[in-house]
Amino acid sequence: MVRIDAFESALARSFRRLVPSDAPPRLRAAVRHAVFPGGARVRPRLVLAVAQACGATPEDAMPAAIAIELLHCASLVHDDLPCFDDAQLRRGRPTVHARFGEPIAVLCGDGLIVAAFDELAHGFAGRDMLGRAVSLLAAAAGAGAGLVAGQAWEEEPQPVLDRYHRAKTGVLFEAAAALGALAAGAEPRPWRPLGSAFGEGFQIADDILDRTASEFELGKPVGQDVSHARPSAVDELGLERARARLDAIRSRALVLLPPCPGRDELHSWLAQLMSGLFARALVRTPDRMDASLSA
Ligand code: GRG
Repeated sequence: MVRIDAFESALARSFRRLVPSDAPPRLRAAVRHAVFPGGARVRPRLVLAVAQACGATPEDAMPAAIAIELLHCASLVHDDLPCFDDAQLRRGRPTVHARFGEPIAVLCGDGLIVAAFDELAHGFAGRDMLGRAVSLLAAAAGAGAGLVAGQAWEEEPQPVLDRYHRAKTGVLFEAAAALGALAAGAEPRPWRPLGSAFGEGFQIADDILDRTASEFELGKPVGQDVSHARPSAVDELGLERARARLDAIRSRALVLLPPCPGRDELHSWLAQLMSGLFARALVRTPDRMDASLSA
């Protein structure tokens, strides 16, 4: 349903426009490192799939898909910084600050945030939905209930898990689904619950894998929730109930699909995508914390 190779080519073209060859060389190299090669590109896939199901061409929705991915990459760069996770590994490679130093990593994240909005402004120039798209992305990034809030909840003594998860992860998935609809000229609001459920499942799977998978499998450090004393679905529910919730969310997300011309195709695509993404988290592998306790 989604041609990810077309997305990668469009992203590479945008990179050349947004960070031109006369930009400071270390910054340009850092931005390239943060964006290419990517991870699973889940959020832009969602933008493009929803847009297509609502009747848009991939080109109609490409600026939104790129903007979402640039914002996501920015959040990963900042999340890995020494003042937050202090992670050395991301996508199986050194993190941006590990490779280029902290000052460049901060600027790289900053540049990617600005680039995300530039991409929307450039790609949607002259289209009716530009203002709404910018507000939607700003809310997903922002200090109220977006990425910035999600990170800031980690600095609070007792964050509420659902609120923290939604801001840190869910809202960007909501924005992806909503922007896909908006790019097709459809009303974005009915698409939010689907994005929200998908994002909630995605974060629960991430929490489970943080406790059960290896650094080699994930290409990033594991055991982060415990070492940073962060709230996690596994701590709150236990591993088995977290898996049961993930399984339930996978089914619920599909029920939340709003009516649209390509609903059946989108339904099968999403079912397949979620099964693939959540499969490893749903396998009954032991909690590393239990293993270390009984060792
Ligand atoms: C960018 C405005 C802005 C603020 C940054 C640091 C921060 C504020 C927020 C942290 C948000 C964050 C990194 C949440 C984790 C979400 C998560 C599970 C990410 C992993 O996503 P994947 O697996 O990554 O899709 P890939 O590597 O596949 O792209």
